[in-house]
Parts: sequence; C-alpha cells; structure tokens
Amino acid sequence: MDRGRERNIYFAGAIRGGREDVRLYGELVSHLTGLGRVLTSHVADPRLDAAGDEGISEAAIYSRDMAWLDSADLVIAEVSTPSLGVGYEIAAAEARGKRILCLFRSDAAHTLSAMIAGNPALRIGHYSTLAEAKDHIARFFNEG
Ligand code: 6IA
Repeated sequence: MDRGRERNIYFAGAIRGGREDVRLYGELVSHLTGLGRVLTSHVADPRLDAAGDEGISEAAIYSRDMAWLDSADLVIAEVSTPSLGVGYEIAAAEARGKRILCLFRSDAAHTLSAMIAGNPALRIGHYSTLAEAKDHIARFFNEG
C-alpha cells in the first residue's frame, strides 16, 4: 500500500455473540483511532446492543461491512467473546488476503476455537492487560 496514506483498520468484536466486552472494545478502538482510520467504530458503541435495531436492514449491514472489509488494510478482531459474525469476518478477510490479528484475553470464559487458534494465516495475540494488547497491536502494525 501507499506508505503515506493512513491505514484503514477493520475492527471486529461480538455484537449478537454478546456485549460483555463492549468496554474493552471501546478501549481498543480509541487506541486504534490513533494509529489509522477505524472503519467499524460502532462495534464499540455501548448503545449498539445485541437486540437493538440500528435502523438499517441486515442485508444492508452485511453488504456495508463486506465493502469496508474490502477497503481495509488490516483487520483486528477481539475474539474473547465467541461470535459467528466475527468468525465469518475473519474467514472473509483471510480469503481477501488481509493481514489479521486476533486478540484473545487469557481469562476469557471460553477456550478459543481451534479454527482460529489452529490457523497459521492468523496472528493470535494472547493478553492479560490492555497494555499487552497494545503491544501486540504495535508489533502487528510495525511488521506490516
Ligand atoms: O454475530 P455477531 O453479531 O456477534 O457479529 C459481530 C460482527 O459482525 C462485528 O464485528 C460487526 O462487524 C458485524 N456486525 C454484526 N452486526 C452488525 C451491525 N448491526 N452493524 C455493523 N456490523 C455488525 C447489528 C444490529 C443488530 C444488533 C440489530
């Protein structure tokens, strides 16, 4: 990519999968906002809940998100709360040849799916503190 251009970041986090980590998504999105253009900051909006209605159809959400994924330079997925949508986005990003970092909290209630943990195309960042998550992000950015 053009090194002078701000990087487009696709941040993925659970919505219908569960909003338990929404505050954490907020911390990550505000950190990422200092590093590039976050296309999907609504994922961190506490007002967007699993049952809510964003005012646009599911078909429109899907095609908008896939268009953003097409334009993304990097994908950062917080995968501690299992989510069908996030898993789908990771696979779609892989099919598009995107660089993908999956962040997983060491004290998460679930074990990470083998389909993510075992995929050599993905970078998995295990972390216990927000500072460690930011370190994973810094390394991922510096290598790309
Ligand atoms: O299966 P999930 O809902 O947990 O999937 C979450 C992932 O899918 C996120 O990373 C988003 O990028 C995407 N996604 C799912 N729902 C939406 C949405 N509105 N708006 C934008 N992206 C979404 C959902 C509104 C709905 C709760 C009525």
